[in-house]
Amino acid sequence: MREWVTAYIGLGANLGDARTAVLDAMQAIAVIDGVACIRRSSLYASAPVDSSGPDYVNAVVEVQTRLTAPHLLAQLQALELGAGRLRPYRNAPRTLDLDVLLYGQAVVHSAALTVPHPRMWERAFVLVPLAEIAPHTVHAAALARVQTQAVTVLPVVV
Ligand code: PH2
Ligand code: MG
Ligand code: MG
Repeated sequence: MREWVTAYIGLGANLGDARTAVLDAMQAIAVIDGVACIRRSSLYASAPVDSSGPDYVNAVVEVQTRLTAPHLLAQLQALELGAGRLRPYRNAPRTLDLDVLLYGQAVVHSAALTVPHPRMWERAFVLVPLAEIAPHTVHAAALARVQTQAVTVLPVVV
């Protein structure tokens, strides 16, 4: 059997009920065969970065998985489709975006997938939730570089 790998997945949405889409996606990720959800960040609101439309809801989850990185991506893309994701143009507003940020120590450069995520180090909406659940993965200097980008923790609604 394949070994279990620690991976981090970025979640984002800014169309429709974005908060519900992100929360539902967290639950859906946790029940993918071969994926166990270990930690979830808070939900964060942030203005679109190189994108448009309403504010985004963003979060990061830590998983253990025995899926390969391409298989994990395929499962995440199926969830995006199920949430009504369209891709009319690059960085279009979206009902759900699920990105493989980190997959163990792997460095992947394929047509379908680049890991670590190529723009994660420029984005507070990724680094802040990632640092919340996995501070060892984000240097203070990286957080400092994105500190002008406002991200706000959303209150938990029970
Ligand atoms: N995702 C993008 C582009 N811009 N901006 C915010 N605030 N949050 C996102 O998730 C996001 C974005 C491309 O995936
Ligand atoms: Mg993305
Ligand atoms: Mg994406």
